[in-house]
Amino acid sequence: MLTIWGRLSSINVQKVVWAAGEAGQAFERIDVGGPFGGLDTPEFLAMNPNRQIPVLRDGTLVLWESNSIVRYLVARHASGELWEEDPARRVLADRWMDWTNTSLQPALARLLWGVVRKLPGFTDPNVIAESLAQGEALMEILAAQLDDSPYLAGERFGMADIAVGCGAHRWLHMPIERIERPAVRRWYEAIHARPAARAALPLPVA
Ligand SMILES: N[C@@H](CCC(=O)N[C@@H](CS)C(=O)NCC(=O)O)C(=O)O
Repeated sequence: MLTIWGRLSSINVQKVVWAAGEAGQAFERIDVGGPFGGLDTPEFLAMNPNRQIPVLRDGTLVLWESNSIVRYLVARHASGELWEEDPARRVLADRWMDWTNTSLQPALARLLWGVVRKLPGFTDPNVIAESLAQGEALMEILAAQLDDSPYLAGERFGMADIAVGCGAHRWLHMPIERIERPAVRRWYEAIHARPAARAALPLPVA
């Protein structure tokens, strides 16, 4: 059985829990990080010297970095379904996974810290307005892709939908005023209806 370390309010833990479910893998999840603490113990640091969640253990293999873990799970357990063997097809998903970590998630994190967690330094209305504008610009890019394609990397649900879907869940459920984009809503509702998604994406976002 797999072991996943990380609180479920973490977007990066959500990706791994969702991917494990899609890959049909049973797992035990251990709450660490945020209010649970536990990242500074020698045992945890030996698994992830970055002091971050998620961490996955599969037998003797211990992994960190959420997107790497998602790729591992689907390559190992869902090849030909969620994992494309053809590099020219797989890269269409990879680029969205990189995009979510480098563009979407940083904007969403600042917004979450300002409007939900209310962390000092992020509650300034100008900072919130700037993060909101960044979020809208990124959602516009997402909507343009989904206007032309049922899923992010083509006709089938895949690993990019998991990674970006966790960001969309956060965006669509934060207490903010947002522009309604039908293509994003249609896609989100389709992917969120999957049992593995429901188990991975708690509400309210916290
Ligand atoms: N690039 C890393 C980022 C991991 C990361 O930022 N994790 C956050 C939670 S989303 C964390 O460990 N925060 C410290 C905490 O929860 O205490 C990944 O994708 O796994």
